[in-house]
Formats: sequence, C-alpha cells, structure tokens
Amino acid sequence: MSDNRRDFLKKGALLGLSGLASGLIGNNKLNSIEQVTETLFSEEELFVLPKLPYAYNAMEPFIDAKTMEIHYLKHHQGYVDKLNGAPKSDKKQIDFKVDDAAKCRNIDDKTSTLVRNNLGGHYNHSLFWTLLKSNPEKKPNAPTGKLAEAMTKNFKFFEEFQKEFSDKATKIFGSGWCWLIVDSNGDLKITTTSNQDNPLMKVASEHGTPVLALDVWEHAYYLKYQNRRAEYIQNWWALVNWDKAEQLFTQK
Ligand code: MN3
Repeated sequence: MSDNRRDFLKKGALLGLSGLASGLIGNNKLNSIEQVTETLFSEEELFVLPKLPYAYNAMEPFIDAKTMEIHYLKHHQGYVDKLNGAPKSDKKQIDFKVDDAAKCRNIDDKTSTLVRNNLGGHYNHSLFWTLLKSNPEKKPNAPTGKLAEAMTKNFKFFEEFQKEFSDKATKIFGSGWCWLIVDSNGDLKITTTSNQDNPLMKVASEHGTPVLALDVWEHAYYLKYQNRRAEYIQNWWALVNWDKAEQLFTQK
C-alpha cells in the first residue's frame, strides 16, 4: 500500500467512511457501499479521466465544441466509469501494477468484453486527445524530425502516407480506429482496429506502438459531418499534433 493511499485511508476514517462512501456514490463514480469498501481496501487504483489539455472549442472549426464536450465528458467518462464499476471478476483481469499501455498489452481473447472494450476505450481516447492540436487557420501541418525520416523510408512521400491512412480510415466498417504504429523492427505501418481494440492488444491483427490514433466512431464527428466521414478525416489532418507523434515514435 502506498503512503498516499494510507494517508487517504486515515483521512477517510476521520471524516467517517460512510460520508465518504455516500459522496462517491452520489457522484455516480461507484454504485454501492460494497464497491466503495472494496475500492478503498484493495490495491486497485481508480481509473481517472485525464484532463483535456485545451478548451472544447480548441479544434474549431474542424471539430466543433459540442462534439468535443460530449465525446470527452460522456463517452470517455463512460469508459472510465464502467472500468471503475466493473465486477470483481472483471477487475481481476487487470494488472494494476503496470501502466495503461501495458494493461492493454495483456488483453487477449480470454479477457472479458467489458475490460477489453472499456480499457481500450480509456487508453485510446487518452491518446487521441493528446494527438490533437489547435489549428484554426489550417496552416500546413506535417511531421518533422525522426518521424518524417521514417515516413520517407516506409512510404516514400508524406502525401502517399496520408492518402493510404485516409483511405483505410474511411473504409473501416462500422466503429473503430485507424492507427500509425511502429512495429518491433522499427517500421511504420498503418493498421485499423474495430470497436475499442488497439494495436497493443494481443487480439489485434497487427501489433505495434501507436504513433497516431484516429477515432472514426460516429460519435467523433456525427454532429458536424453526419455521414461524411471522409470530410472529417480530411480536416483532422490539420489538427494532428506531430510533436506528440514524434515523441511517441522516439520513445517507443
Ligand atoms: Mn470516441
């Protein structure tokens, strides 16, 4: 047990655990006294919605503020809540000692659907937010540095990479994600996953570390674009945070 947690428990005892528990339940974070008790007295950590590093309207006019707000506050929060409220049998499948990327790497075909979908949803969205950057004037936006070099090696031209990525993202049937990944040989690849799966999971058809992540679920674009997914993708290129992508590529 960490010092912080011990401290937290001591404070909890002073405040009266019942008050604390009803607060947590009142906030809809947890569903019952049993869950609160289980959470406080286990080694499990609660999943937390990461802070959005910009305002909801930062991606205007390409992703509207209302979409960002609902996507973050309802959809992403929903994955976090479902993880935190998961039954013990599901929570047991999560290794709380490792980071979220490593938690995803543990997901195989025996993992429960609840854990697979919501851990994937939480990880994928946490990454997605950091890979967006405000660019209202649609200034030219392309990778630099080591990622740009690797892109030339693997795709010849940036434009060719963009075309292939857009094409694959557009053609995903139903809900899913399009990824740029770096595989164990250091090669860049474009790959797609269904639902909230990602290329870290054992269940993915191609494995690698994500460098770019594009959410093509309808909830990511429907208010502004309705059925026009290709137009959403075209505009998303202006918003790509290539500095973050470079960081993910060089840190892998
Ligand atoms: Mn989404």
